[in-house]
Amino acid sequence: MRKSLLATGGAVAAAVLILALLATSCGTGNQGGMSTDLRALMSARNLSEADVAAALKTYTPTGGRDEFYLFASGGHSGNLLVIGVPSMRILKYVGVFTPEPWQGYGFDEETRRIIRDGSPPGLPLTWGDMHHPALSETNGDYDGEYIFVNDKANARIAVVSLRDFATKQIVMSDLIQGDHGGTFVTPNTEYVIETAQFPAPLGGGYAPLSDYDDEYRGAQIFWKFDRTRGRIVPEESWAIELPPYMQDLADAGKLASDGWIFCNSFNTERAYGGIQQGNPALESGASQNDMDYLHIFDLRRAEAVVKQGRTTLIAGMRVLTLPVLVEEGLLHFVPEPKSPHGVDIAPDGNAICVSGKLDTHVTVYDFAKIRQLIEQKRYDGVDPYGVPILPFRDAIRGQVEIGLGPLHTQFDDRGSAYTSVFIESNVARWSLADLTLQEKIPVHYNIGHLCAAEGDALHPRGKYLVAMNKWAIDRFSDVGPLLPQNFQLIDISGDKMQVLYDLPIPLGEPHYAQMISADKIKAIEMYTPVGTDPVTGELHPDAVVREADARVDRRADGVHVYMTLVRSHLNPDIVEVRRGDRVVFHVTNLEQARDATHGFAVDKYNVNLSVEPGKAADAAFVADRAGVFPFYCTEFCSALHLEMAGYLLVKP
Ligand code: CUK
Ligand code: CUA
Repeated sequence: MRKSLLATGGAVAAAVLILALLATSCGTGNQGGMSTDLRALMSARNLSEADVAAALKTYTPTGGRDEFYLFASGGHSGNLLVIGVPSMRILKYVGVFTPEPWQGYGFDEETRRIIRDGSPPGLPLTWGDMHHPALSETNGDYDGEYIFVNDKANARIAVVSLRDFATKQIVMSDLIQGDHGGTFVTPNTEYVIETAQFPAPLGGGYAPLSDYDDEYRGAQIFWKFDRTRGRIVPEESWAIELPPYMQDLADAGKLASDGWIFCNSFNTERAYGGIQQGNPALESGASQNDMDYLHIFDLRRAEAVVKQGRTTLIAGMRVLTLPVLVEEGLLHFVPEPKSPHGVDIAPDGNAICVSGKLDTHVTVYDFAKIRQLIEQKRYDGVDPYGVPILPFRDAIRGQVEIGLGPLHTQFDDRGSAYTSVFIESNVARWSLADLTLQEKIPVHYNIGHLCAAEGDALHPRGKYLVAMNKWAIDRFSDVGPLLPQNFQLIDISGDKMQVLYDLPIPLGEPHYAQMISADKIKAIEMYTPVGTDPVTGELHPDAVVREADARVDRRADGVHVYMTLVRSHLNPDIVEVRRGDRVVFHVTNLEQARDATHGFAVDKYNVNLSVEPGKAADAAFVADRAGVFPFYCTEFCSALHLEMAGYLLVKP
């Protein structure tokens, strides 16, 4: 045992200690006792001491709570995933861009409106490609109030409240046709940042690809967030026009770099594919240059220029055009090697970390140097759009040799940085102080983002890191050709990193996640007062707050059913309409007991509500088929849940 303890490091100490304690507490008369049982368990399940240590570090007894929440993008599902750390228990999927039946999200009128308002006219979107969640921040640290997410496919941003873990708003701008660099927030969440990936004519017009250099543009939107209302205010939002490179991810500066926005880019070649036209494929066309450009944007000064009205209105959005950015000195570039992905500002606010997908380094820029170069106007020329380029060598602190395919970087509370290394499938830990590589740990496989506890905030917590792996080829039982993604929990508290747990993610490809201390989340237990509309946070105008007011009203615009739910009946429970009637169910759950949620479904009419305690919601449809349609509660709420049902009678 001594030998293996030394071999596998301190991570095993906990298990050994527990085994030893169990052995001694059982006394010499009962030699072995529990200890023997544990050893038998270990050998029966073929577990090493390191395995047992990992299990002890993640196991959470029933009723126990996790130290952190992990909020992960749900990729194609358009949902936001909520996971407890270190147990890696999945706590919730929050419906955001996609209808989510369990929560009735996208089924009740209130949340259908959210999706409709965030969709092209007449086409309520039914999916989203969620990439980057951003928790709201106060003074550069997560505050646990809101989380924002982007939909890469449809250029949308959503606001989710962490009071009730529910989506409140989706905004979509016609300025851009898709995004990727979103969402990122400024240190006090004044802005939620969304950046386009695919250059296109701004505002949605047509231009042939032969006009790419002149007519196609990138853009970065600064969505203004009103924290007291908990909503993005489109009218107070604005954007900047960018050259038709592919802008990638962004990060907001903090401390010394507060008020500055950093965004990396690739495809400064301005390639656009065209294999059939005799052009190189985008992948090679966009990989010719050794350097692309890190964008450095002066947000504070730009705000003043926006206030002066020097914007151009495009698709309803105020835009600072490239000539204005150049004239006012608001945008600078500095070269970055090569086809980079991601930019991450270290907790000191000064080190700006960029990895090149086709470079083996993390390049660490020094904001103090960048600032000086800007002030001294020390340029290495300008790009084709007139944006000044700062000299690379004078802007960096140094480079860390990481390995093949470095991508994203996170930070801990002990001065280390962690970079995901895609091609090598590992996580590299390196020292921010002297830019040296400390350790690498293999992950399985093809890691994209990684997420350390509060790992991009001003005060990272360390302890845990989640590797978000794209491939899981040999990790789980087979489920056909489409494999889950693999989240690997890694203990980063010790001198050696240790993989603790594999969590398959079976509903989309998550990209980024953020991890926040659980004690910062202040979730409500139910909607109060009874009759609250969760979307507005106010009393629903059609709430029925006393069962005595339950009724059916026939009005010119249809049949309005004012319905209450309480264990274990719906009232009214018989509703008669004529074929062709518009039917509106106004449903209120009168309960103020924890977890006493009722559902409301009407058979074969696609009606499906989740009515949590105190909540009021509407379902509207045209009863265009005659017949007898049972309705019922869809949550097993009580012993007489099956009896919580009624009939919609549609007369011919
Ligand atoms: S991206 Cu997916 S691994 Cu959209 Cu942030 Cu890097
Ligand atoms: Cu209410 Cu089942």
